[in-house]
Amino acid sequence: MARRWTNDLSIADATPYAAYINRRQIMAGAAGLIGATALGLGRANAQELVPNSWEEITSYNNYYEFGTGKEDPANNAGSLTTSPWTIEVDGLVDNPGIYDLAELIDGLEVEERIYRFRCVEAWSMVIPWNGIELADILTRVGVQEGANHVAFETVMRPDEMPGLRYPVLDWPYREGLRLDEAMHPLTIMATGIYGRPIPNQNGAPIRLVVPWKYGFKSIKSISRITLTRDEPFASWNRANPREYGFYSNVNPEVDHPRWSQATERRVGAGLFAGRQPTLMFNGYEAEVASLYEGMDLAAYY
Ligand SMILES: Nc1nc2c(c(=O)[nH]1)N[C@H]1C(S)=C(S)[C@@H](COP(=O)(O)O)O[C@H]1N2
Ligand SMILES: [Mo]
Repeated sequence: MARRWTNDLSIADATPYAAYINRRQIMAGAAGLIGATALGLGRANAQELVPNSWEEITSYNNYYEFGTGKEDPANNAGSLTTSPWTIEVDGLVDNPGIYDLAELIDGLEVEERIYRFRCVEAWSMVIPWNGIELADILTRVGVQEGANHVAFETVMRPDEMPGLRYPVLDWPYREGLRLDEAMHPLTIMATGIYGRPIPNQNGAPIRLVVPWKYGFKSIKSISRITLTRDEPFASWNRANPREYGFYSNVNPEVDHPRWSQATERRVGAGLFAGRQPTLMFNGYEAEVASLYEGMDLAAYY
């Protein structure tokens, strides 16, 4: 069971939090120097391998149920009650039911995964998640013949989520994956960051992380998982299908209708760092390209 998919970001296995911060500061300094001498490649690599700080990861968020400003989730998400927490599992599964979260994930291996995270808005971070492979959870509940997709829902609590008053999206926030994407070993359900419980603004107590897709696919605070035959409803896709595809794989060659996806701004990279190139499938091409073999990625964006 000791699987590890740390990819090329496995720099800091078992490195304590303080050491992460130190490395980050050292590397940020180095990046500045290298940038100044115009060695762009070295600079990009340095940024690539350095996780963002706890402060950055937990204070610059998208979680529209708590407001659309980047600081709204950190300011407002404290009101979300995350314990007790249940997840309803239904659809084409052998063991449907309303599970207590602790019971659903009891005994499953929690791994550290240092992943690139790329928002469709063209900013990015590197985040050291702690999480469980979604495949382990799906195997536990028993996926039935005929299931081709997995649908996810975020909890909908108007009393605790002030953003639900505004019709920005057709609430609750919903997302979906193809079953093979959901079963891929890179796909995790995160319960922690930097070895600490995941904060509310990042999707406590459990959220999806699909590192090769734009961030909006990585739905937060999940209260329902449904195995379906057909492609499920996905909030952003439904709100604006021209701008947000169901797949939403990170692709520097397929621009958003209103902006380029060729480059990204690494949050916290520093004044002289500049933008960095966006990588095909967010850098996970070797692991996931085969899922989309033969598909026109400009048509299935
Ligand atoms: N329920 C819910 N999940 C969500 C969102 C949201 O508004 N509501 N925002 C998405 C978007 S656009 C991004 S970029 C990521 C941000 O995750 P982070 O705040 O942990 O960086 O969460 C995604 N999951
Ligand atoms: Mo996003």
